[in-house]
Amino acid sequence: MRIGIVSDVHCNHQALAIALERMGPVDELLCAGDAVYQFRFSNEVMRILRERGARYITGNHEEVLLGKWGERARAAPWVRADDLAYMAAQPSRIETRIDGKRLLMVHGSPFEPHNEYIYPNSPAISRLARIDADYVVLGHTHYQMAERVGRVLVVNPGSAGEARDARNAFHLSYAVLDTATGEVVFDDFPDPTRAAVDRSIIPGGPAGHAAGRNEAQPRNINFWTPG
Ligand SMILES: [Mn+2]
Repeated sequence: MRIGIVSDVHCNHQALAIALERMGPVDELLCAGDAVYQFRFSNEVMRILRERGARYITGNHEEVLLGKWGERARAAPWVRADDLAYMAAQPSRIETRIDGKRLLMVHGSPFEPHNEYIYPNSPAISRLARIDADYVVLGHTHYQMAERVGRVLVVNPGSAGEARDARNAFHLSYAVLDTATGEVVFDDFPDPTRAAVDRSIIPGGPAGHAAGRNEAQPRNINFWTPG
């Protein structure tokens, strides 16, 4: 089965639409949180996630909007009640089985206090080996990751709404996980709402990591479950 994964859309519904278009048909769509942006809600993003039947968890930005200080933002006249109710009904953690594989999805970290940023070089990543799952899906960092930790494959699709990762030249991205092969494919695309980044300001320069990339060609990163 193909599992499409998006995260950290941050109200960028134009980018989310492009991600889903480029992704093509998937058996499951996951959204790993931060679909909104602090005090800004997005009817459009909720509408897309609802229409696609996404499995969606809340991140720290949903928490802000749903909390005490988000009261005024939630009351804005343009905020559609049914879309807001949809967001408010989502869990902060999903544990499920897809195609016989155990999957845990949380926005930041499965461990207290849950808001840690887990990068491939974070000391905390080794703790994820203790999780009884085949896949742990994370968001929060806006930084692509597919790391095997023990028997757990940790996947972060990067951000499909607010690029923060110099390694991929501040492109947006999503991931597709194939449960049959354990393969994770990342696809980078430019933010439709922003002017193009001047590549000369990127560490490594135009000759660096991003320069040779054919944007039409998704990057393939292969992971195989140990036999
Ligand atoms: Mn975020």
